[in-house]
Amino acid sequence: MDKHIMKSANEAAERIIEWGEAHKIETCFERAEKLKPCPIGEKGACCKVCHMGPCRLVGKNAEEEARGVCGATLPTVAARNLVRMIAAGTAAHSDHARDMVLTLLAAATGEAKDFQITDVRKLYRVAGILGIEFEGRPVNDVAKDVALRFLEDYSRQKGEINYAKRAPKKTQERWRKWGIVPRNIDREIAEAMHRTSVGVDHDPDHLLLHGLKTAIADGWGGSMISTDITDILFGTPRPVKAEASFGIFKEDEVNLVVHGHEPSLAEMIVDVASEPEMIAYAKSKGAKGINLGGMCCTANEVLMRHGIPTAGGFTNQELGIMTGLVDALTVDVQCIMPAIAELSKKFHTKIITTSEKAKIPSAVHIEYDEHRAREIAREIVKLACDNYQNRKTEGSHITDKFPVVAGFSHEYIEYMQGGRWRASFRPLNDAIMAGRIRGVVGLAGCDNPRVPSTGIHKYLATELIKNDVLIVSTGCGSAACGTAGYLTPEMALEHAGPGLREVCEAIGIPPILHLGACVDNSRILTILSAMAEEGGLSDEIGGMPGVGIAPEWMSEKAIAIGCYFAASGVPVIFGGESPVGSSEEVTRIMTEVWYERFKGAMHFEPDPEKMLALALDYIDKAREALKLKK
Ligand code: WCC
Ligand code: FE2
Repeated sequence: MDKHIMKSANEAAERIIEWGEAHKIETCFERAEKLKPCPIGEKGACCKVCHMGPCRLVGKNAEEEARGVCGATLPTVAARNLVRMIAAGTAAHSDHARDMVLTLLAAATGEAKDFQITDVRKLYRVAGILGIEFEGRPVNDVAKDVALRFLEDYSRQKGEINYAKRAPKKTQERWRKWGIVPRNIDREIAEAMHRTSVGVDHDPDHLLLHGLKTAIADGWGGSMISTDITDILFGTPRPVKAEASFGIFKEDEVNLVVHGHEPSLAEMIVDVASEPEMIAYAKSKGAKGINLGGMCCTANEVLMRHGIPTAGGFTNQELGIMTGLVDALTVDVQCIMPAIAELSKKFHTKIITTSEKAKIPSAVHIEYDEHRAREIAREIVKLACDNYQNRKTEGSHITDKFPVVAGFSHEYIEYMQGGRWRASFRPLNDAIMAGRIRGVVGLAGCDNPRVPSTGIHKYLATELIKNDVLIVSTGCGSAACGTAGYLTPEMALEHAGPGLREVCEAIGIPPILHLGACVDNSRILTILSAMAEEGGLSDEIGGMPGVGIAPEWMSEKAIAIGCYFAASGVPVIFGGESPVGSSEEVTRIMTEVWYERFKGAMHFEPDPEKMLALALDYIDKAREALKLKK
C-alpha cells in the first residue's frame, strides 16, 4: 500500500481530499504533487523581462559569475523579480481600495442609492486624520470630501500619500531618510514596473528600496484606505460569534457562498438573503431557508461584520464544492482558483463571476454594478435558490464545525481596554512591559497545498500562545485558526501560557484575535502605531517585541504585505523557499541592511521550528533592548 501522505492538516479537509481521490476528483493538492516548482524560478534566478532570454542564472558561482545576455547579474535579477511581486501585490490591494473609494463617492453623491454611511463616527475619525472639517456638515458632504481626498492618493505626482503621517514620527523619519515615502500608489507601482523592465535599474539595493516604497503604498495606502472605507460604509467590526469549517453548509437550505475579496456585493447579498420575499422564494423551491457562507477574505469581511460563517481559506475552495452542498458560489477578485469552474461541472454548483475584471471560462457571469447592487444581489440569490433543486446526493458531506469569535478591529481593541471614555492601549503596553505578554505576533497569509495545508499555522498558533505571545491574525491565517477551532476564548484556558491567560481572562478576549481580511493587516499597523504613541515600549514601530509571520504564503500580495511590515520596522518571517534564495546579496539586504535602516527584516524559513525560534528570538532581543522584565 502507498504510504499515506497527509495533504491538509485540517481533519475535515483531509477527509474531503481522500473522498475526492477515491472518486478520481483532482484538487490543488494532487496538482501540487505533480507539478514540482522549477528550482530556478523558485529561487528568483530566472529573468524573463525581455525576449533575449529567459536567462537562467545558475551554476556554482552564479552570484559572482553568471550574467544574462544583457549582463544582468544574479542579485539584479533576483531583486527585480521580487520588486515585480511587490508591485503586483500592491496593485491588487490598492485596486480593490480604489473601488472602495469610488463606492464611497457614489454613496455620498447618492449615485449608489443602495449604500449609505453606516459608521459616522469612523467617518469623522478618518476626516479628522485627513484634516477635513466635519462638524456641523452634512454627513454625505464629509464622505464626499474624504473620498476625493483618497483619490488624490492615486493621482498626486509629488508629495506624500495621506496616511504616511499616521506612522510614528520616528518611523516616518526613517522612511524620509531613505526616500521611500510613497507619492501616489499608482505612480509607485508604475515606477516599479518601469525600473524592473529591461535595461533600467540594476542596483539591487536601489531596486529593493523602491520595492519598499511601493509596499508602503500598499500598507499605508491602499490597504489602510480599504479598511477605513469598508468600516465607514459597512460598520467597524466588534466581536461577533460565528462558525467555521465545512459543517456550516446545511442539507435542507440553499447554500450560497461568497468568495474572493471585495465586500460591497457580499454586503448586499447578506442584506438581501434575509428579505422575506427571498426566503419565500427559497421555500418555493423546497428549501427551508437561505444559508450564507464565505470563503477567503470576502468571508472575513462578512464574518467580521455580520457573523456569516466561513468555510475556510484558500485551499478549501475546491473542497467546499466537493461537499456537494454548495448551490452557488460567487467570486469577485483575488485568490480564486480557476479550477473551481471545471470542478463544479462534476457537481451541481453554479460558479458566478461578478467582477468586470475577472471572468472564468464556463462560469456564469453576473456583473456587479454598485449602482444596481441590490437588484444584482437578488438575481444571484434567486439563481442559488433555483439551483437548490438540482442538488445531487454526491459529495462528501462533512458536519464538523467550530465556534469562532471574530471582529477585533483596532478601534475595538482600544475600546475593550478601557471603555468608551478611557479607550487606550495602556493595558496592553503594561502587560507587555510586565512580561505577562512576551510579545505580539501577526500570524497571517495564505494556506498552501505544498505543505500539509494549514498545519504550520496551527503549530505556530499553539506554540506561540504557549509562550505567552498574543496573536493577531488576518486573511487565511485566521481561516486556518478558525477551522481548527482555535478562535475561541477557551483556547486561552487550554493552551496559553500563564501570563497571556491571565490577560485574556481579565479582558475577556481569546489569545488569537481575528482582525479581518488581508487588507486589514493595516489594522496591525494602526495598533503598532498606537502602542508606540502610548509609551513605555518603543517610540516607533521598529524595536517593538513584535514579529510578522506568513508561514504558508503563496500570493504576491503576501510579499507586498511582508515588505511593508519590514519597512515599518517589523521583522517578518515567511515560510517556504525564498523567492530570492538564489542571491546571497539580496538575502543580506532584506535581512541585515533593512534591519539596520528600518529595524525590520524579511526572512524566508521553511522549517516551522526554526520559524518559531527566530520569532521568539526577535521578541526577546527587543525586550532586552527595551530593558523589559524577563
Ligand atoms: Ni490573502 Fe493568501 Fe488568503 Fe489570498 S486571501 S490566499 S493572499 S491569505
Ligand atoms: Fe485575502
